[in-house]
Amino acid sequence: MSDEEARVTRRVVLAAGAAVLAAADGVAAQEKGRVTGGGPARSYLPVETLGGATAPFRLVDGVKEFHLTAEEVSHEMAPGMVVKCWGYDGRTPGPTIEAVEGDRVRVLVTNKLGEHTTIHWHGLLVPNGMDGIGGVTQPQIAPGETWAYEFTLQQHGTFMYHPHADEVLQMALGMMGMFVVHPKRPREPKVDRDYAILLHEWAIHPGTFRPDPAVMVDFNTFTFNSKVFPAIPPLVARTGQRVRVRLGNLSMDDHPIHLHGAAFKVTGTDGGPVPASAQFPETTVLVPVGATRDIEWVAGAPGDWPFHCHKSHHAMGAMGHEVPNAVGADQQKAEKRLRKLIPGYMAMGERGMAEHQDHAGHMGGPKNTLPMMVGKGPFGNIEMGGMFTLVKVRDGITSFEDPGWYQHPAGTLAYRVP
Ligand SMILES: [Cu+2]
Repeated sequence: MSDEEARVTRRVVLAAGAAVLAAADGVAAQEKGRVTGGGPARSYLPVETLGGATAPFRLVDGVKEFHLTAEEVSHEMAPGMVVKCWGYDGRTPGPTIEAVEGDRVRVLVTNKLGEHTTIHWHGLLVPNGMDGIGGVTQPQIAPGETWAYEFTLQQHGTFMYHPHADEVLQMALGMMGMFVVHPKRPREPKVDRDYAILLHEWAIHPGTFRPDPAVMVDFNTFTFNSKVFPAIPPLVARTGQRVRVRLGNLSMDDHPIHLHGAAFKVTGTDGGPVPASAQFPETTVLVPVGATRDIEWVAGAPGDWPFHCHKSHHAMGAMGHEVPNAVGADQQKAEKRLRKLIPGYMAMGERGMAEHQDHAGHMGGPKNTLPMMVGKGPFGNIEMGGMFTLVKVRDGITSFEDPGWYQHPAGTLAYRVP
């Protein structure tokens, strides 16, 4: 073989290799659903707003233009509970706005509410006049009006949007959304699954359907993306995949979000990325009010691993917070006497509250009010509700639909001792 022939052969082999790599890349890109817009520097893995949606945009003269409509929405928090909320584009939280650092964005906001509103871009560095503070940086957006916010994204990370007008009421009724800005150059290590969850809490008094904005402390409904367990979908990952969850909190309480089966690190906040030297392992992250936390971990052992708020009242449905404490009380006499007044009255709670889930099925509670404990697992009642879901880790999966319940290999299950 002459030098020239060898060079040609090498070039052909290299080209063939590149084609194979490119094809493999294509498959990987398809599998992960990477979106490419404007060259490799712009490729990113889209965020999945768990149980929610991503805002569409149009490219207008190089500007990414989004359109949010503020309006009242009939929102199903879980089957059997429909709540009159306020939100954007027919949902709460509003659709997640997703763009790339360096993008110029324009967000048109149309107000279809009965009162005025504005939108504030929480954590984003914008010109002061785009900050969306009614009375301070702009007049309120009156009902029927459309206003435009326009700015260039100078950071990357997880941010939020919410009204800065009649704030207490508008946020209590569900007006909020995530704003995710992907880095211009993908950060290492890259993640394989990227989820966004807005934490919220609501006061929806038993038998009613409108959140009460006057409540300051005693909330009874706790949600991930305005859904309660078991209506919250699971997070699904393949063993070995790197998972990111972007948590945001626009509620009135901090929420310590806990993961089973793995330890994670906080890699970013709404203030920016956390340097690797400042990250430390945790299994619970406190997400303060008015903040975002990005957490990342590598999916380890396969299984169905809970992911929930560790304030136990936040991982359950509405309970009567003012009922007398019956734990350990002998209610036999009281039950007999009460049955004369209320036939069929059943005293509960002497030995604990778990029996409530058993009775929830056949004893109808107040209309439009979910029981305190819900969810059936492969081994019985789950006895949870509220801010609770599962991280489902499976070996070798390529579909990230709910894979069903985990099948435990022999010898890996807790067992009853005879
Ligand atoms: Cu909580």
